[in-house]
Amino acid sequence: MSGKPKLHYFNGRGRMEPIRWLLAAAGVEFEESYLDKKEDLTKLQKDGSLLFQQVPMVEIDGMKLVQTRAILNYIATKYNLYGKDMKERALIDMYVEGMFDLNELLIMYVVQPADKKEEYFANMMDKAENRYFPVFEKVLKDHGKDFLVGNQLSRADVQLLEIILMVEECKPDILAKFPRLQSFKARLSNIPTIKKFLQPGSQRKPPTTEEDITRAIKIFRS
Ligand code: P9H
Repeated sequence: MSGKPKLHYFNGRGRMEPIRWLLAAAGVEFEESYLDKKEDLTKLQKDGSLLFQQVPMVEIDGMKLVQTRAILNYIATKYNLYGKDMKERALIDMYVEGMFDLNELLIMYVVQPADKKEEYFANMMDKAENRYFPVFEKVLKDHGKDFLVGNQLSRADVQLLEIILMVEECKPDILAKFPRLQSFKARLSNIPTIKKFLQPGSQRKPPTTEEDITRAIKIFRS
């Protein structure tokens, strides 16, 4: 046991990517065990490694944690990325849950039927541009600080950068109307641990392709 957290998932973004981002931002090295075929999943299911028979699963501190949000809560608490008190935590939770809703729209785009893709894409970009990004632009404008909550880096900042980059992959000029998010993106991308994770060759996964989904379906669909 190397003491490093060990991440169990397929070799793609999906539901594990926010966990990779948070560990990287915290400067924590981690190992990855990829599920490449259905047998890899059934093996973990049979040996009792998966509380709900599902991945993501992260082996950390002698535990086999499952459920994406539970895993992120543990990592954010362990590495002091969850605010200094319960009021800051409440703000962070609100922001992060909003980001999860946008993230769910984004990760489900690839599996939309061809005839629904265009309409789904338009709704996705509309929600990013008119519901979610205006909130974070206003938060940064109103307090004028570098980070969303408590004037220090938190999991909310890490997840906001992740989702800004994901939306930009769909619409490169999405930040045109958001000057505070533009400077936030530059500032966060220059934090040494995050800068390293954004370098080619890091454990950050590339945009999800149709092949990734075909592979995932082979592994996860019974
Ligand atoms: N609440 C992959 C890409 C995008 C979105 C979902 C799945 C849910 C959490 C096996 N795990 C396609 O369905 C793969 C979850 C975790 C939980 C799984 C089974 C999924 C996917 C793989 N399915 O947040 O952790 O949905 O293990 O038997 O249910 S991820």
